Amino acid sequence: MYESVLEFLKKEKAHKHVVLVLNKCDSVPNWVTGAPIQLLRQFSRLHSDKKQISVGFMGYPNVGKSSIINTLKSGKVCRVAPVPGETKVWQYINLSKRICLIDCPGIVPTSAHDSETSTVLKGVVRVEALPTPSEHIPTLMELYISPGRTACLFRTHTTRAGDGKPKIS
Ligand SMILES: Nc1nc2c(ncn2[C@@H]2O[C@H](COP(=O)(O)OP(=O)(O)OP(=O)(O)O)[C@@H](O)[C@H]2O)c(=O)[nH]1
Ligand SMILES: [Mg+2]
Repeated sequence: MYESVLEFLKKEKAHKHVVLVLNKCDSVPNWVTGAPIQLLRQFSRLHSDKKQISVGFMGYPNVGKSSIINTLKSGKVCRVAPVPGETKVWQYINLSKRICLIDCPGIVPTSAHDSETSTVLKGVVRVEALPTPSEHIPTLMELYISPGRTACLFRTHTTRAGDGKPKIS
């Protein structure tokens, strides 16, 4: 999470628990997905003097905050989309009588040291909104396409020619 947000929470809301959630780990075993609910129940027991605890979901746009809430609720309570900026206002969802979840719009810190390209590559800007999307491709290639991976990409375009021999297209 962003340093500025953590700093703020430490100074102004020292009583808040901060949990770092790594989402989009599609290959994790099912039992891992049960853990967040247990953790939230623990927090609610820890604050049994309070009527209800509120759990805010903060992060860059499009990282899957609303999806996590839908998973926790086992249903579609928040709108989800493959583009950043889907959640526009805070939404309160009761997970149980004692636990309230808050779906927040994604935040992009203004003081970030990120270059425009790294912001684009993090997926926080709609590609349609970029005047020249192609200018970010060289960095994308540099960062993510290693020589080994390039070979893989070529292999996916391999088709069988009529003589049964692989043909690179
Ligand atoms: N592969 C994969 N995709 C996911 C996962 N979680 C969410 N997504 C996808 O990521 C996209 C964004 O999900 P959202 O839940 O709308 O993300 P968000 O953080 O709420 O986005 P904003 O509301 O724009 O801030 C959607 O297309 C989801 O289907 C995941 O665990 N794995
Ligand atoms: Mg959302």
